[in-house]
Amino acid sequence: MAAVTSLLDSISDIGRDPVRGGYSRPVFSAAETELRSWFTAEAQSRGLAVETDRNGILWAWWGEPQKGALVTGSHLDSVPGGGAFDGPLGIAAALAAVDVLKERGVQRNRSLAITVFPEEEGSRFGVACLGSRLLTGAIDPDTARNLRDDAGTTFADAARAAGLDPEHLGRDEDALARIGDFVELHVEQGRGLGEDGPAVAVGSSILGHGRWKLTVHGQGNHAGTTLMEDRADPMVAAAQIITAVQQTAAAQPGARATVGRIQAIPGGTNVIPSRVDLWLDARHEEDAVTARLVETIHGKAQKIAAFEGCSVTLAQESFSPTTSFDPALQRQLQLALPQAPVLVTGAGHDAGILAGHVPAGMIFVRNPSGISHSPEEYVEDADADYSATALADVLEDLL
Ligand code: HGY
Ligand code: MN
Ligand code: MN
Ligand code: MN
Repeated sequence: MAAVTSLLDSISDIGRDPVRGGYSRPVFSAAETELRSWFTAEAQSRGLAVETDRNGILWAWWGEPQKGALVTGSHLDSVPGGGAFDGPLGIAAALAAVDVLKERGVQRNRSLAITVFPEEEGSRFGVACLGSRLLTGAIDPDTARNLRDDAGTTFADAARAAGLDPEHLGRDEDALARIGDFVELHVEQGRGLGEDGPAVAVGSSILGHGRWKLTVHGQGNHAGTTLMEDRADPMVAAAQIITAVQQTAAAQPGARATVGRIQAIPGGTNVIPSRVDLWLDARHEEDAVTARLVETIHGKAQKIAAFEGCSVTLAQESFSPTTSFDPALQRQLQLALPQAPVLVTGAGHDAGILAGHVPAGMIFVRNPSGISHSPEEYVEDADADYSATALADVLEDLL
């Protein structure tokens, strides 16, 4: 078993989710904390010096921390019931790529750092890429501090428990200046490389994507004593709204809209809910189309709610505009990986947030299942191990 597959194998029991299947590794949870310790130990065993910055981003340095370094990284947190590769593949490939570069005796002209970003999935506090948004100032620190998880814990409290000073969260000029070029290697999360495509692709851009919360207010009541004609049931409205989401997106070429999370309040089997919260994830290559899509969905939701004697509010939780990667860096990645096609990705990444501030690029590794954010996410061992060589080829060119 070669480097990347054995690194991934060594964490394969951390954060397993017996109910959902796959892995649930929320930021700053016991599982993700264990993964951060794993990363720190693996990096230190390679002679890399590891530090944590004010936003909880881990930096493992080969060479002195310096401005304009070459940086590669990804994340270790996961979606609920996520796959084994989304995030950890980029981290394992970076560690193994350092082994390859050292074996090749590569002489560095600048330092190399491997970074681990917290809360890339936004699964616990609701905002994706929270670590890189804090680093770049793309989110107001106060807004970040007051984000709450389902248990009501604020990000400030979770960050403090993880050893950070929540008052210190926010744009970090020094850390940002240290990123001369940023490359993220990541499992391909769609069918871009298909069943028998090449092992790797180079990223060109990321679809714009956002998260909205729809709250449907109705009349909570008793399931047994309330006649059907006397109801204002927000769950009945929510069901029709979700169908309207699907129909609206299906009618818009290239659009993707998902309601993957819904919550009935209070949530009793024998209780007509007083409120139903549902979260919308909407994406498209053109930001104006995404905006129009959400507007159309909101209008349909208001009509449906009114018909059911309910009301509905819409709140935006986060939005990331369509992002293109640095063309010069993309060309260098393509030179180092001549057989790699160029892919647009529908998945968000920290590289997408960083691309607005520093030269950033991505490499994708073939996932024959074409499925992600699911235990079925898959990378063949040979491709996983080759990904370290591909990343080393790219990094050697840039070092
Ligand atoms: O949601 C996304 O696209 C990313 O996986 N966080
Ligand atoms: Mn990811
Ligand atoms: Mn993901
Ligand atoms: Mn991502």
